[in-house]
Amino acid sequence: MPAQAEDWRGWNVHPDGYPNSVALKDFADEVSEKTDGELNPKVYNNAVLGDQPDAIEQTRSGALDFGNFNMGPMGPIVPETDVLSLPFLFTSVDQMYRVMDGDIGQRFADALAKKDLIVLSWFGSGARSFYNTDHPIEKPDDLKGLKLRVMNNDLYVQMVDALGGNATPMSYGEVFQSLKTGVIDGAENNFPSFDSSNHYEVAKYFSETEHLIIPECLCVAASSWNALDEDTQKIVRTAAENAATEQRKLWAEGVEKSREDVEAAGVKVNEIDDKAAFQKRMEPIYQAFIESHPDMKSLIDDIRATQ
Ligand code: BDP
Repeated sequence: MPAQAEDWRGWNVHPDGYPNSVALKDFADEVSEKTDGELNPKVYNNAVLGDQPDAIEQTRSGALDFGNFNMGPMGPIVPETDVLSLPFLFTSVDQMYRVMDGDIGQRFADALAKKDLIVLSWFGSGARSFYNTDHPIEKPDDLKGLKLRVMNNDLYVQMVDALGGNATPMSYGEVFQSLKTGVIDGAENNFPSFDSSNHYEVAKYFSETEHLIIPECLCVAASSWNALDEDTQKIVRTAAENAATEQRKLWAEGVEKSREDVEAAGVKVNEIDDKAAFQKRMEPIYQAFIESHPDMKSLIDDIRATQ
């Protein structure tokens, strides 16, 4: 236990009530309670402490103590995690959980640890799909000419380019206004984020490409982690594992509700009959990735072999 009561500051991009926000709050409460108030994590929602790439850096340096980070913007910092941003890598959210909960997830956690980020547990973020203000996407060519916001990772720029769109990396908080003013025509995300960010008010076409199933971590700054004694570390890790169990459950329950909410608000949701056409366009991205990272080929193979 730290000699003095300590306050930990944690980063979260989402608003109150979002599955991750609920789980993070419960994580914070469990830690405070089990350490008898010696360690008090506090979560700052809505990215008020900075946008995600900046918050990852702040956590690496110990300026922030913890955060819930998506593996997309993690790629430029921890190259191994770029594997997780390869479109259509995972075939289902459950497969992603099995991969991340096993040896392969540990390999990613080891890579993050080398960059001073301690992974305590893995959250889900469902499947991401494209949405836009103009028309439904049914085939790759329907993306031609659309200006689409992506998260900060060059692989997403390559992905949108390969589909004929124009990718614009931009922070999450800027997307709503940019959709509204026509700076962009669309973006891509899961139903809960599409809903909670209000992007659905402007972008009325959501097309279920489900091109990215990407994990998120509950990560602690290495310096904050190393300052804890072993018993406190155990408390924090258990609370983080409980938070992941809760987040995954709330996610599974909430995703259908968000879909219904946006449909009730007038969004046209369409399924994609031929996902193979989208997947085929991704082949050059895989080839180029493996050429520039031959050491990561076996990681991709191992993920694909996980049932
Ligand atoms: C959400 C993720 C969050 C990302 C956001 C985005 O949970 O980590 O920052 O998408 O698109 O679904 O930037």
